[in-house]
Amino acid sequence: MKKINEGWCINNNGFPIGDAETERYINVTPSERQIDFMKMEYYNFIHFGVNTMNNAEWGNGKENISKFNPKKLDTDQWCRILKSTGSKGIIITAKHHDGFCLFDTKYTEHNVMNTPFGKDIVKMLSESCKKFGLKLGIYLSPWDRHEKTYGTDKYNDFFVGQLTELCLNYGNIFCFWFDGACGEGANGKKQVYDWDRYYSVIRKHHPDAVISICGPDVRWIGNEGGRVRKSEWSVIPSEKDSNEAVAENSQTDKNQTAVMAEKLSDTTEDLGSRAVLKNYRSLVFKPAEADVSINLGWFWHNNLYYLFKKQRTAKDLAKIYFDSVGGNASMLLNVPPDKNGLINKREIKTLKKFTRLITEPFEKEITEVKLSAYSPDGNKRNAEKTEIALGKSESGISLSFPEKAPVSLLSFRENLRFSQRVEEFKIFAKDDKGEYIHIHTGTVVGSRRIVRFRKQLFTDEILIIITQSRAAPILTDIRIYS
Ligand code: FUL
Repeated sequence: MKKINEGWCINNNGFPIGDAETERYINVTPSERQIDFMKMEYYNFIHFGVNTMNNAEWGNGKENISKFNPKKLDTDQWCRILKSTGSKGIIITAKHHDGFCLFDTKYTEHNVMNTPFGKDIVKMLSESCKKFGLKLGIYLSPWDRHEKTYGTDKYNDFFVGQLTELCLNYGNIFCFWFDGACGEGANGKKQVYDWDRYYSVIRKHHPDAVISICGPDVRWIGNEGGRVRKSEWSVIPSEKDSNEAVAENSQTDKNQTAVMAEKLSDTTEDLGSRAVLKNYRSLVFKPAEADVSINLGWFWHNNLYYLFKKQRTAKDLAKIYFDSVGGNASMLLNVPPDKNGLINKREIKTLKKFTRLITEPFEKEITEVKLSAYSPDGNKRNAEKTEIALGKSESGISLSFPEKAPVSLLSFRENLRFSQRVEEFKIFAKDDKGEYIHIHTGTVVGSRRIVRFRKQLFTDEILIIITQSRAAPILTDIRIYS
């Protein structure tokens, strides 16, 4: 039997382990709310509002709301459909940049209660979410093109007022999502946002909720097309993800939707390797979120450009799912309801295919797997639980099963309570002669790594060898599928 003589404890690609510098990195760990959030993996965005009625991506705040009346609006339909895709929650645009509020607020007349529709859509959604076992999240745009106080200190009171209403009247909220977009000159006004005040309101009423994007808990991946870095780090320099940095990279023009859908500047490709971290004193734990829309735009459109030019296919979306959920990030998929207030059959069709593509690979789990820690000399230490902390003389994990079986997918995680440690791993499969054949090299693991094999393997043993790590790797929830 060929020995795998590479291991994190053997030469670690020449990188030190356990020195003061690597200690500094692994001391950065997630909060409980981040741990809960990372378990969600995939959830949805709903962009809906006056833009939906106007075929627009950004409103200017002067929209006439006297005709807003999505007669067939059915939040149960949204939840039923999204739940069936495996979603864990829905984040709704309670207010987009145009300032129109989908909820009952006493702070502005520009809200849904003053339209012919006349019902609080956030309330309706919160009730449907409860019914369907989905979590509710709130997108509240800091940039407000309607509100007169925008650009003055008073706007912070206004924003806090609305935030408090949302905190108090809609049950449990898992996420508050603040985006960094702000148009050129913002009506000639510049608002100094009192972020700390906003955050303290949220922490007071919803201590378990994450505050995303312009916030301390979840990091925007840096583009709106669902592109995930090859190595997505959760331990990063604080200044790489400041609210200012987010705003600078965000959309500044309504026509940028398509550009943003692909943009990711090369300089931000590496956010957290040792080469980067060593230059920064202050580090934070911030898991990445890949946000992407099922269509080219965030709001529903029925014009030809949006219909035919850039529809995402179920296959594209499934790739984004595996890259993000299986690449230490989460997936926030936007599914905008149409003018009637329903998820349209065109999106339903794509979602059905998407669901098949992301669930079928997990249908046949090989359950009789024996897990053991594997040493370079071929020795194995039995592991009773799915979680394995590798000892000094071990280089990886062996997964063996009684009979040869087809293998097409592996899924495993790091126990992030001990931070993100793995920097590189290799996968080997035992062949007919008992030799271990190298089949895959990957980098980070983090909250979850999914490896799909191009060619189905036929074997009775797989090895995951950790070739570079910041400290003893702790892998958990290791699963294998035919
Ligand atoms: C951006 C906004 O400008 C878009 O309209 C959309 O809401 C997206 C999720 O964030 O920054």
